[in-house]
Amino acid sequence: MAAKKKINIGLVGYQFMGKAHSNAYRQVAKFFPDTEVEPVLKVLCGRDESKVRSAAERFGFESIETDYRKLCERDDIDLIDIATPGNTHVEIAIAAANGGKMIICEKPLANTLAEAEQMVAAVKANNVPNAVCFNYRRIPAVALAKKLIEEGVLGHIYHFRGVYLQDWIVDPNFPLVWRLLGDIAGSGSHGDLNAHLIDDAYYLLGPITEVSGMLDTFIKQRPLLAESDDRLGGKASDKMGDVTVDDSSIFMARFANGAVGTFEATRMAAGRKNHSKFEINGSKGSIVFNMERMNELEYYNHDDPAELKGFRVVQTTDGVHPYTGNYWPVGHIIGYEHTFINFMHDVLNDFAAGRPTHPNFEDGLYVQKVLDAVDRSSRTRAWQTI
Ligand code: SOE
Repeated sequence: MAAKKKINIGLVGYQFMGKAHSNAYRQVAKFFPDTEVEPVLKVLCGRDESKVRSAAERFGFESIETDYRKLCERDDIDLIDIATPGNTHVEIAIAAANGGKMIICEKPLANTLAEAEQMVAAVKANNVPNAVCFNYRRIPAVALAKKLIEEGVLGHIYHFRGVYLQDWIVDPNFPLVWRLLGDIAGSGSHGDLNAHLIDDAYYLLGPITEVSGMLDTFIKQRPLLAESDDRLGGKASDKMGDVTVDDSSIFMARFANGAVGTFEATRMAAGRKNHSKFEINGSKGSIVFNMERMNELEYYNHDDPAELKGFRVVQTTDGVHPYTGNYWPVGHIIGYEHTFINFMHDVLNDFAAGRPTHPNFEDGLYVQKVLDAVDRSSRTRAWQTI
C-alpha cells in the first residue's frame, strides 16, 4: 500500500467545533481505508494557555501555540483549521492564506459580507486550497437527496421548505454566551442556523435570486455569563446585559431554477433540539430530511400505484448509500460526529490531489450574500436581490 500523504494540522479553537474537528481528523483513516492522506494533529492554538494545553492533551495534539499569527508562519504546518467564533475568521484566514496554508473554516464563513469577500480575495491571491465546514452536505441522507434530485427522480422542483428549530435559549435566564453577542457571533439564529439551510438549499437546488425576510429578538436582556462550559451554555451571573443578535430569522426566497422556498430558523422553539428539517416537492415526488433523525430520508413517489401511495422511510445505512459503506452493517446508525469525518475525508483528499473542493470559500461567500440580503430586507421591509 502506498504511503499516505501527511497533512500537518494547526487547529485554532478548542471548544465545540475544535472538539468535532479534532475527532474527525483522528477517525478519517480508521473509517476510510482508501484515504490518501493522514492528518497529523500537530498544533492546537488558543489564547488561554492552560485551557489549550489541557484540550491538546485530551484531543491528542503534539503541541500548542497561543498566537495564531505564529502558527500561520510555522513551516511544519500545512493546514490551518479555523474553529473559533466568527469575529476572528477573517484575520486568521488572511494570515493563513498569506502563510501559504490550506484552510478549513467553520461556518458561516464570516460575520459580514465584506469580511467574506476579503477572505475569498486572500485565498485567491495566494492560490491556497480552501473549504468552509458546512458539514450537513456530508450526511448520507442529504447526499442521497442530492443524487435523487440530480437523477431527476423528483422531476421539476417546485418547493424548498426549510426549518431549523432549537430551544436552548427559551429560558430568559440562559446567560449571554458569545453566540448571543453580535460583535462576536455576527448574528444569532440567522448566521448559525439559517446558514446551514441556505447551504443545503444551494447544494440541492442551486442559487437563490431574491429574498424577503425578518429577524427578531424576543428576549432583549439576559444575565451576563459568569463561566462558560464547552457545550453551548454556562453559569449566569447576577448582572444583566443586552442581547445583540436575532433569536428568530424567517425568509421567503425565489430560486434561479424557478422553485420557491421558505426558511425559518429559531432558538426559541420549545421542545425542538436540533430540528434542521427540509422538505422538497417536485413534479414526480417529494423528500423530507430531519437532522434529529439523520439516518433517514423520507421519499414519496407520485407514480406509485394509488393504493400504495405514501411516504416511505429509507434507512440510509445500507452500504449502497453515500459514505455508509465505510461504517457499520445495515441499520447500525451513525451520528453527528460522522458528518465531520465524511467532510474531512472528502476535503483533505481533494486538497491532496489538487482537485477543487466544495463547499469552498466562494460557496461560503454565496451563503453570506443571502444572509446579508435577508438582513437588509428585514431592515428595509423590502425584497432584496442577491
Ligand atoms: C448551535 O446552534 C449549533 O451547534 C450550530 O452552531 C451548529 O452549526 C449546528 O450544527 C448545531 O447547532
